[in-house]
This record gives sequence, C-alpha cells and structure tokens, in this order.
Amino acid sequence: MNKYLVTGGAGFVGSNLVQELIKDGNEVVIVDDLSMGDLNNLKNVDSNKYTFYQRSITDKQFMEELLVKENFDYIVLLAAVASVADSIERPYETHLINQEANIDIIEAVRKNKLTPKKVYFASSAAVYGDEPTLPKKETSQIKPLTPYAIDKFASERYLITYGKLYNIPTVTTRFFNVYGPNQNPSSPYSGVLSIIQDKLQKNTEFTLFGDGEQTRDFVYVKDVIQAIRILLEDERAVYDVYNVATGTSESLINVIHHFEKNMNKELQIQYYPARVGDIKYSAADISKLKALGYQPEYDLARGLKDYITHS
Ligand code: UD2
Repeated sequence: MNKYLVTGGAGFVGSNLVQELIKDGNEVVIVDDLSMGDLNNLKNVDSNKYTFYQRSITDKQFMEELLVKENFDYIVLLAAVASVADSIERPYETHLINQEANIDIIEAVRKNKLTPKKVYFASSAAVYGDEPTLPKKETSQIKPLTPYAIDKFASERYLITYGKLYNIPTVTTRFFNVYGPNQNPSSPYSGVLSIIQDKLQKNTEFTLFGDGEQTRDFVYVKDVIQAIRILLEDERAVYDVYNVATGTSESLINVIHHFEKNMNKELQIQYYPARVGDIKYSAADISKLKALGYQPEYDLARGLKDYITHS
C-alpha cells in the first residue's frame, strides 16, 4: 500500500485514477477546489477511503504543510484549468494554477527534502501546436500557441529539470484527446465526445465545426490510467515526457457513426465553419510509452461501449 496525493482528484482523469488506486488498497489524499471537478465523480468510491481537501493548489502554505505532514509516496499533479479557451480569457489567473502552483509544489518537495518515489505531471499535446508534421513524437517541434500550452510546456520542463537537478524522480505525459466517464460536457470547449454523448442522450442538436474529416487520437480514460500507473511505478520512466494516446487516429464523423451505432440513435448535426485555430489532423506516436509495456486496451469501439455503459 502506498500513499498518494492526487491534485484534481475530483476531476475527469483524477476521479478515474482515484477509483483505481483505492480499489488496489492505496491511501489517497485529494486536493481539488471543485472549480472544474465534482464530488459526484467519486460517487462510486466509499468516502471513508480517501481524504478530501477542497483547496486550490495555489494555496502555497496549505500545500507545503500537507506535503510535509503526509510525506507522500507518490504525487500526481492533475489539477489544472483544463480549458484552452479559459486560458485565453484569463491568461494570468490560469497561469497561476497551470504553472506557478506546480512549481511551488516541486519546490516544497525540494526545500523540505521530501523523498517521494515519483512526482507525475500531466501535460498536453497542445504543446505541439499546429506544426503539421505527423505523427507527433516527443521530440517533435514544440509550438505552443496559447497560454494553456505555454504553461503546460513550462510545468513539464520545470518538473523534469527540478527532478534531474535535485534528485527528485519526476515524469510527465502529453495527453491527446482523452474521453470517458466523468468528463464534463458543459462547455463548448469540453472534449467533443462528452458533448456528442450528451447531445445523443438529450436528443438535442450537435454543432459540428468543419467538415467532420478532422482527425484526432481519441484515447479512453482507462488507457490513460494504465499509462499513468506504468509511469509512476516503472523506475526507467524518470526525468522524461511520454505521449499518451492510442497510436490510431479517427475522423470526427467516423466517431459520430460509431457512437450512433452504439447508442442506436441518430445524432442531429448542424454544420458550422471550422473553429479559428482548429487543427485539422492530429496523430500520436506512442512507441516510447509502448517500450515500457503500455498497450492500449480500448480501441474506439470498445472505449465507446464502456463509456456509454458507465455514464
Ligand atoms: C484538444 C484539447 C485541448 C488542446 C488541443 C491541442 C480536449 C477537450 N481539448 O482540443 O485542450 O490540448 O487539443 O490541440 O481534449 N468540435 C465540434 N463540435 C463541438 C466541439 C468540438 O465539431 O461541439 C470539434 C472541434 O472543432 C475539433 C474536434 O471536434 O475539430 C475536437 O475538439 P475538442 O475540443 O474535443 O479537442 P481539440 O483537439 O480541439
């Protein structure tokens, strides 16, 4: 049994991870200010099995005291303003959360000479921007185009460099398009699959931006959890960054057809021009992660089936 800190543990990826960690008998402490997360995401978990603090990770003193008091085995940094649009609207505020707070956490680890087995940070494929060469490898050109992408890249680099310089085992990932239970469909910038699912359920109209031929590597959240756990536990995964995806991209229109088949419903689609800044094609090279034993278990058909069953 290990003691985990999960920031953003009531959020989409966080809540899915916490469920698995608890299932395996680990001790889990969650810090989440519920600005994006929701305790309802943890409804399937016995609340006696985790400690929950409704605090912002920007509360530096609280975070430092917690880190010192609990002396975690693993620190999992998932708390973030997960919306690119928000980062454009509130660049400084999101910067404090998406970058500064994470540096403060790793600095508290350094300053207090804490010795976690691993500190993990979730970065994003947004760091690759719109440079068109595909598939994206971890060594591909970095071209962050938004405050969100800049902060994700900076935090990723801080974590890796702090780790190397001060001997704190750190590892980071770049998520591609993650989908699954507990993804909140409420904003137009929420993951497109959560929006489609919501529209199908409510029989309301879905706005498709572009011609539907845009492609994405949609990765099911359970595969993301598999990746995170490998990276936490494998000692070879240190001071480094890994793409997290399936290695296969699908067009949005194909995904919609899969969904319709699975839910036995037709989606009402209204076509709009492509969003400004939208990337037409996205694809990931995941060979680096696969070399550690990662094997995505959910292709789109299986992932969607599981998603529909669990939401
Ligand atoms: C993803 C990330 C974003 C950033 C970006 C970097 C998510 C939710 N977003 O944005 O944070 O990392 O990659 O490239 O993972 N769409 C519609 N109708 C809708 C919503 C979306 O047609 O109601 C389209 C959208 O224009 C895009 C595709 O669906 O072509 C995927 O959209 P998304 O927002 O789920 O993800 P993406 O790849 O734009």
